[in-house]
Amino acid sequence: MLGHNRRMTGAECLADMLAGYGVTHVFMVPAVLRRTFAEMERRTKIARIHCHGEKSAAYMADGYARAAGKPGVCMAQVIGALNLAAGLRDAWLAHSPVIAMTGGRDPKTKFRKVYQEIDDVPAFEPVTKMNVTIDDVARIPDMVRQAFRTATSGTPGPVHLQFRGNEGQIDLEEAEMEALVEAQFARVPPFRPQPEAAHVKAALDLLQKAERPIFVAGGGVRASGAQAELVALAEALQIPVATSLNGKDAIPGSHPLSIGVVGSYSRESANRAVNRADLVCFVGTETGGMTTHFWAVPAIGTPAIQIDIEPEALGRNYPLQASVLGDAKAVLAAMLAQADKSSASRRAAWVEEIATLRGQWYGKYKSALESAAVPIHPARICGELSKAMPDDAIVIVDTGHAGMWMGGMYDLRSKTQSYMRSAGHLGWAFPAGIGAKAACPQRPVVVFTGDAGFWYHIGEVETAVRWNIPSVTLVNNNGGGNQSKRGFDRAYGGEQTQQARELWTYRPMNFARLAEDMGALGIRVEHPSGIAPALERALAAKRPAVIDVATDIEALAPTAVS
Ligand SMILES: Cc1ncc(C[n+]2csc(CCOP(=O)(O)OP(=O)(O)O)c2C)c(N)n1
Ligand SMILES: [Mg+2]
Repeated sequence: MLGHNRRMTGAECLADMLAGYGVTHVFMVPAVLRRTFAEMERRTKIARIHCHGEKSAAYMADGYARAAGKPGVCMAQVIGALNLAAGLRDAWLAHSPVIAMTGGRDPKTKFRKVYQEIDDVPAFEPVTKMNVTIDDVARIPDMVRQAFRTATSGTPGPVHLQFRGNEGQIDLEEAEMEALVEAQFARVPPFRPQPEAAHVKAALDLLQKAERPIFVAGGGVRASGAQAELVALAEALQIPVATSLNGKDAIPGSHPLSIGVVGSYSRESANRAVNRADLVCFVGTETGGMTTHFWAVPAIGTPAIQIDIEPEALGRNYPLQASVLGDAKAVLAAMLAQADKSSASRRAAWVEEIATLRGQWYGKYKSALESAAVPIHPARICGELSKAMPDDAIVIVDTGHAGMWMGGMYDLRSKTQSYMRSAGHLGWAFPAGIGAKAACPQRPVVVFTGDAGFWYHIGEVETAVRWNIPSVTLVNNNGGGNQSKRGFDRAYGGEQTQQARELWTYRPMNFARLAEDMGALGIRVEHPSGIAPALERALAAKRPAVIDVATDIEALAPTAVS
């Protein structure tokens, strides 16, 4: 169709296009697009990470995408398609640009009960921005370009391409094609839409007049790479910053204006500060239930302004006094350029109040963060991680109590650290860490997960070893899914029976030994003084490492205040 067509197979074209988009790894369970894998070997340097399940392949691609800020690719043959779709749920919720490729039905055999036949396409509908079939080999170039364009544009998100043939055998066919790529869509964000000047001015005027304004920064700040502009504007106008769980790396926890993660999996000081604010400025956050503790923090009706790249996000949950459509970095930079720093003095008392709230929080949790208890208190792990993480670390955290402990109690200490979290799916973090390490081999990658979370995809330790992807995984091993404890207490009317524990506890396990058997470095830690040396050893090991920390099954993470 375009200018430089030549006859080639779908496999040659797809391999060249993925390489052209800068894809370095694909994550998959065979057999799908087999000829494409052969062409990848002949024509490109793309690593074909063959793993133990389609869901973990999707999580690896998701971790890769979030860490690199560029699309992550995962693949499955038709029989594994719904396993892969299940793995896109977290990417969908977290707005991560994952491109899923599956084999699919052939018009020649449709509706004839051919082996493995199911119409998988509808299952991808709720977890993708684009969900299409490629039925003619000549459509590979334009559909792959559209996949990259859609995954990275606006609010990013997953897409699904189904290739004709159980194993996507359409890649064997030939056509006149051009393996043209649009480099712009190899990364997030492809464009930086500039805000309208009048909208910037209106928002800035409100912020400058306010006495107790606060930023609530979300994952859009990371997607836009707007951390520096956010912190600079916060400093210029003396406005504190709370973040969503997904936006935790928008500002280091060590910054005096940082008040912590707000919402349900949160830090008490952040909820108190947001509830005291006279103006909340949401930046790159959906203002969803988790970030606002089901719209109680702040209460609906609190004066609010919002900055987002997606027009339909503006005002969804909070009536707005001003809204600014645009790329977060562009908007914040425009505000900074016009900021009246002299207005900062109006907020001196508020900044002092923030300092007090910060101090109160550290005072209240000091003993937990430094706890010498055995079995180990999970808060101590957070305290140790805050001290030990290198400046360029990527920290990846599972959900449930893992999200609560780390969201509330872990502090990033530098602008160059990254933090990514499961958007709710237990078991996401460990494979996502493998994907992140594949994407960023020079950066230390440390995963924090519970034991229930680790069990999900434990077989991928073997994958990490086989492909030499040396992420470090710390397992908060309490022998059960203890986030379920409170819920079952309630279900049993206050106190559980002995048998009720069958519903959420496991056999005791030494994950360090299991990891060693699979070829990784395994370190078992039973005393809090062992955490720091274990982290140091694991980070220096240059091979996948599992740190198994024996913790207290009775320790419950603090719940949100509102
Ligand atoms: C896919 C999925 N299924 C179920 C849940 C519900 N869930 C949340 S936390 C949790 C238990 C977590 O246990 P573990 O990872 O060991 O952490 P702990 O609470 O023990 O610290 C469960 C079952 C979930 N979040 N995701
Ligand atoms: Mg557990």
